[in-house]
Amino acid sequence: MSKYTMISPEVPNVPWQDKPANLVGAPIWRYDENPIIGRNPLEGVARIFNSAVMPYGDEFIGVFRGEQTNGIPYIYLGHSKDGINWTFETEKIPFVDEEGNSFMPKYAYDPRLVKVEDAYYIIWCQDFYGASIGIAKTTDFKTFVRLENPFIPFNRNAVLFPRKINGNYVMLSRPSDSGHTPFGDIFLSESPDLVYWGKHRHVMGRNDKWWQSLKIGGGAAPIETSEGWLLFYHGVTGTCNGYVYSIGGAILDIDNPSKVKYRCENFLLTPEEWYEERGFVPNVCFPCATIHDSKTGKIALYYGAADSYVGLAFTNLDEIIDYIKDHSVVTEEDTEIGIR
Ligand code: BMA
Repeated sequence: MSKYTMISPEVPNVPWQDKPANLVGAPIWRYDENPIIGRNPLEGVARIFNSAVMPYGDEFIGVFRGEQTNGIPYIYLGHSKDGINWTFETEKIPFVDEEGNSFMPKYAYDPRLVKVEDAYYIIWCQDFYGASIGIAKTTDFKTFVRLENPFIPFNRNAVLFPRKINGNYVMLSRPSDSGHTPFGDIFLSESPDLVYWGKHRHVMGRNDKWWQSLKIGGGAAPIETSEGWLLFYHGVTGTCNGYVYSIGGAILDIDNPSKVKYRCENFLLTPEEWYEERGFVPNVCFPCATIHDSKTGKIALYYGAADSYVGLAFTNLDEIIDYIKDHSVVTEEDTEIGIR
């Protein structure tokens, strides 16, 4: 009998591997055949990483950050029967404007994919006179219509919630600078129509835990649960050899998700395998999506590894929620100035 419930569809074919018996104290475990996407996955694309996937019919679909051999990142569509073996469309996702004219960004990276009601939304980072958030809508994965840019530059790491809350769409994002951004907190914005965004709130900040002391950013689309919104995010620290990206977890209030109910002081996953420690940018675990099954509570977490590969890890709802609650420390950084 599960302790907690997920409020989302059943996905009986969720990718899964049982927890290794010798793994003690860790709430998340890696797929033993990681990475699931290796180098040069597609002609003209040197690396795929930081990508988002979801169930689609009886199979899976995804939006993939492909680093082209000319160095420019773009988003490619991918398909999979099992969520592990992926085939990619060779052409970049063909974005259009509302009139159907081609409307391609200069570059596009770190896509997220979220279904809200009957539509699928791709949210990514692009150039709008500086790094900022792009968003497009599709209902058939054939036509991808770009919507208004939600925010002015600079902003990265945006992800939509999978349903409206109090009648509004809700997006997490991380305002940033034009470079490698040595700071940053997670903010939340609301919109009635995906055109006008406002009611901006601070959700949570970097803090005194070394692994998330420099900046944090939204990761996978939050999962609706009986305890609140389960959020996997990334936390960054600076070392004398550069940034280290780990995966963290928090639970946000279900009706007022700018309120942090629990926030785990321990990282959930940090670079330690060769494909996380070694690559184009070493020491990066960058979560972008989950596939989860409400019947069993199984969660498959997809993350970019070392800006070179896609990794897959697993947990289950009861275990991850208990772990976050058992190690929760919510501080001043997780409130809005003047609001407790
Ligand atoms: C961030 C983003 C991510 C990347 C990370 C580590 O600023 O650009 O796409 O994974 O840096 O290089």
